[in-house]
Amino acid sequence: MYSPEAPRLIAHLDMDAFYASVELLRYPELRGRPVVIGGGRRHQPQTLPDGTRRFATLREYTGRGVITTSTYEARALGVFSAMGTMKAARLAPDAVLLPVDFDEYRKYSRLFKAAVRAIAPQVEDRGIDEIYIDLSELPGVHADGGRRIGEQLKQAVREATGLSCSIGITPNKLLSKLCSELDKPDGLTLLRMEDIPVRIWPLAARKVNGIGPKASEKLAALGLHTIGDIAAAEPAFLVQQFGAHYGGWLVQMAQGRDDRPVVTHSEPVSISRETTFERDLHAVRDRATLSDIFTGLCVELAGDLQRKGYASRTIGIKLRFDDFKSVTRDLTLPAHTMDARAIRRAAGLCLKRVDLSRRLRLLGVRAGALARLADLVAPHPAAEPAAGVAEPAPRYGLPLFDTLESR
Ligand code: DCP
Ligand code: MG
Repeated sequence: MYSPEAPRLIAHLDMDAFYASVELLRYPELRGRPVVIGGGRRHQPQTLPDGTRRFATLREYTGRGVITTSTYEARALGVFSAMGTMKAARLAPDAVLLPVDFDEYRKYSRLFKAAVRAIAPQVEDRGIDEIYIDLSELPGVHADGGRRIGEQLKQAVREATGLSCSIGITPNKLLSKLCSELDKPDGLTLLRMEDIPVRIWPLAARKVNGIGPKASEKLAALGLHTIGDIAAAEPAFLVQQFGAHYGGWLVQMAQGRDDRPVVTHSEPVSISRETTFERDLHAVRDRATLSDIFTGLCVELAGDLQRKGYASRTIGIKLRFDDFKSVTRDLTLPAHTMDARAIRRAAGLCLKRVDLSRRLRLLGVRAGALARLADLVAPHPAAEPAAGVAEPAPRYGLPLFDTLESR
């Protein structure tokens, strides 16, 4: 029986070029070509009368979208996730551009996770294309450091989805997350604590989950570029520079130590929907368009909640203006809701608390304070804003988007 003192074996599994690989299942003729995912509906491939398909290329793209992911062939041309699509077009004008189809990716996400759970049930969901798996208690797993199970998992994922993934297997989540990337795509990387100096210390500090752009900039300014640099630094110096908490974590991290458990039951903190407009929109001049988009986001968000089985008590909005400044507002309701109208009403009240004189580039709606529907005794699908939260008078005397009721 596994005891907490015994070394653990944790896997981190991450799908390879996930959105792009799912698209290649439908469009196998694109295999081997640079392909990026990030277009809109107008980039849907056209089927010609002779049955062949015509694909949009980046060359034709105008707009302000960003790339969600790219095939390895496109990455070889310098095109990566989160890059502006226009910039990508300059680097790889002939790359194929495909629209994003989240429903399809979610379907494959469910499929690969189910395939893994059938072999190893201790799964922590980390998003659409990655999971941690605690292998520690699987029979025989310690005999070969998890290699046989790792191969079995990759095979099961391939059979269930037709897709490849990369897996790292090590004594903890920190190391496994680093290792799943070491041999992408289609990798299986095993690592023991004694391998850390050779395999982990040469890696850039920013590869570590928990070292963001700010921390890695500060580390670099101190001359600490790799994980090994951090391991070689004086612990007292790190604590002095980064504080007891983060500095202390850096010390442990660099030695490859991480006790975090694999958490198999987690609840989302919030669910949100947002959209960046094709062009900046103004609350007055583009009122009808904005109102439609705003309502659409609320309807989608309500759909997300209903599908996932959650109700929310805090509805928030996010706006980004043409000067890239963002604001958020939220409102707590008297009861949980998953109703599009109630969400739209609450979001509309939030909106009244924002100065809308600048043009907008992004609009988002968020549902927080989530509760599982099953845990709610009597859900109130059309919860009103809390008593006492009277509709605040608009502070800026500007016409606001129509409310759903008045349309
Ligand atoms: N994604 C996104 N925006 C980003 C990064 C990723 O929308 N800035 C989406 C698209 C990816 C998916 O999330 O397919 C998974 O992200 P990964 O970072 O795991 O990237 P990939 O799976 O695409 O590639 P890799 O093979 O490097 O894992
Ligand atoms: Mg991935």
